[in-house]
Amino acid sequence: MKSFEVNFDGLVGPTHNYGGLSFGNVASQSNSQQASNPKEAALQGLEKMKALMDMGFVQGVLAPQERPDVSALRRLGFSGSDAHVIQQAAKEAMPLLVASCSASSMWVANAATVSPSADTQDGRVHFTAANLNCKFHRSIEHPTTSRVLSAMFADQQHFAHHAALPAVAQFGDEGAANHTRFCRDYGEAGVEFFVFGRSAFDSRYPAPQQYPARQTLEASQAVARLHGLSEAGVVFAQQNPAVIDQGVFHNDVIAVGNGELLFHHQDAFLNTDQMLAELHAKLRARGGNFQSISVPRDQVAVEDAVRSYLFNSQLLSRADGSMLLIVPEECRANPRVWQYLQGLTAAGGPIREIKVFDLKQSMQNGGGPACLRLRVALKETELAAVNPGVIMTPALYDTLTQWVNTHYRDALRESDLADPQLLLECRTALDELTQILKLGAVYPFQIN
Ligand code: SUG
Repeated sequence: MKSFEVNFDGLVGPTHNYGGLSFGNVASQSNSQQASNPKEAALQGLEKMKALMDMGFVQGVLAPQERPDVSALRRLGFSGSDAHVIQQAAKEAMPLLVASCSASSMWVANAATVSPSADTQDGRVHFTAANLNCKFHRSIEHPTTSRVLSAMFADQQHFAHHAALPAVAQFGDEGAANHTRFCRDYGEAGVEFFVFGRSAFDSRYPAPQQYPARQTLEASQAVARLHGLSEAGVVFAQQNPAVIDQGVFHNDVIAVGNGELLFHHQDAFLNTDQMLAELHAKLRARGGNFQSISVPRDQVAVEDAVRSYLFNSQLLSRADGSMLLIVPEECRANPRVWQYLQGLTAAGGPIREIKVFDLKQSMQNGGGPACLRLRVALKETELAAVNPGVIMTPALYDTLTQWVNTHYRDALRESDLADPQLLLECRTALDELTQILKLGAVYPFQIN
């Protein structure tokens, strides 16, 4: 049976702004308080989705969230009408209003961890929404994420959904950004690779000193258990704490995998040789031939990787078996990274082509091409069971472009977030969006 890897890209929400909310994420911290352009951000994302569709890949869309999150502000003690809640928060606790306005759900690599049916005990595709417990503005995403994913993958014969893990730092879970899957073919059993930043219960694992390690070993293990993965199909590895301290807040900022290939920085992991050997042996037992490309630090320093987002790229398999790497413009702007990429495609290895995209609006908050997509490997029958409203088509692209042009502002500053009108604009836009994507009622304002 035919199988596919479908990229579901997060549509950027109408409140996209630079709140400086993510300690440990260099871009988010350094662009804090800049004016954003939500319209441009959403259009840049749609361009990437269209380009992949035009290249023949199956492309999907994941809806943004209702912001400001008034119910989160109510839980923090603000009361009265929605407008009053927003204005009081603006007056008394601006950082909380900014957090409740974040459009961070666009980075859907953090929405959930997904295990394809070939890997799971019950033969269904499993989803666990990520608790994103490390940052308040992201911890409020998972209830709506779960509703949206359930509306997209509703057929219980094929899809199983798990609630986010307990909302404590010990089970900090950042979803697919710390998860990669290796396989010979998307429809065959593969090896799921979970990368964690620290252990919550075992002090033998070192931890970063400066910046938080968002993903714990215990969270990764819980997700693997929930999904019914077998030991033969799982590898756990620790991220190098030293690179977390240099701004690598998710593993997808320093490594990306696809098919039988892991493309990673030399300094990405701890115990790299042992880890690569385990991946090799486990994929071999599944009939696959694991390969890795390690980018040496003397060609691309960790700092260059963090600035350019070289590894936050999409590694895609083309029909002829070769691979394509989708990178952000920032890679072309960095002479060392660009030179490395020229050499990589000329070397005759698996990666043959580089395509560059302008995703600056998202990049300035630390979100590159790979952050903006959630990969779901599906067999033909499973793809047929996905809500067709969320699969990109030329007509849907046109409709969404027009929808963005109608509803989105082209400038947003912190002071604009206090305007209750923004909430109404967001709700009007999302109400229309649920009809466009045929999602039903998924937002708090639609169900409460
Ligand atoms: O969680 N930035 C996101 C970026 C997520 C990138 N995702 C992956 N690497 N998969 C984060 O740090 C910044 C929001 C702000 O500062 O306004 C933010 O949340």
